[in-house]
Amino acid sequence: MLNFKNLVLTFVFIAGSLFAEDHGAMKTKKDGYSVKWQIKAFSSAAPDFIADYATVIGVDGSVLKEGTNGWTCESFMPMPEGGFPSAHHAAPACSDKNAVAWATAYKANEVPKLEADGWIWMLHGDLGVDNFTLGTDGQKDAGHEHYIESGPHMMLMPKDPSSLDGLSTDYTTGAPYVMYSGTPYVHMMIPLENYYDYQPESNPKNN
Ligand SMILES: [Cu+2]
Repeated sequence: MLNFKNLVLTFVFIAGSLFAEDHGAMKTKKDGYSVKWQIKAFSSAAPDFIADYATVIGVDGSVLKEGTNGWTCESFMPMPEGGFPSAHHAAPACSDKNAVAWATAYKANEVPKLEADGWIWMLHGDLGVDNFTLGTDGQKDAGHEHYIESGPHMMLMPKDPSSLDGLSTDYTTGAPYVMYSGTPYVHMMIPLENYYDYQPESNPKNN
């Protein structure tokens, strides 16, 4: 028969494990999201045949998952207070080695030096930029004249920026176009299916 002391001990044990579980959850969500959410949200910027084998970097800069295929997935937007409302808000990107060098230079305001062209997948899109103005990331409501909030796309970061000279900068045709023309950060944007979901007014179908 269960005596009172055993009952109390059982209760303390159950309460203790509940607390421990809760405490653990809070700990993994210290940065707003669980490691699991970040790995899923950031790596799914690429198709699963790349995502499944990619290295994933967390919002705090730590390696959440070590990859094997040379691709690195991370958030391009800093995490806002309260966290990202969705993967799109994180602007997650999966980059190859050369594109990682490009992104690192971009964040540090340095001129990118690539060994070869670099590639980036951004299947969740991003919060947008003015197509001609650096430092406008996420400033959708700031009245920039050539703002484009992207849906799914790829990017080609050229080893030789002049290789993109003379190509179209028009982001309203659906064709690949040049972003940040005339700057050290010039690159090709390659729209994919649903590219205009966040900005239907720029969709060629509506023009
Ligand atoms: Cu771009």
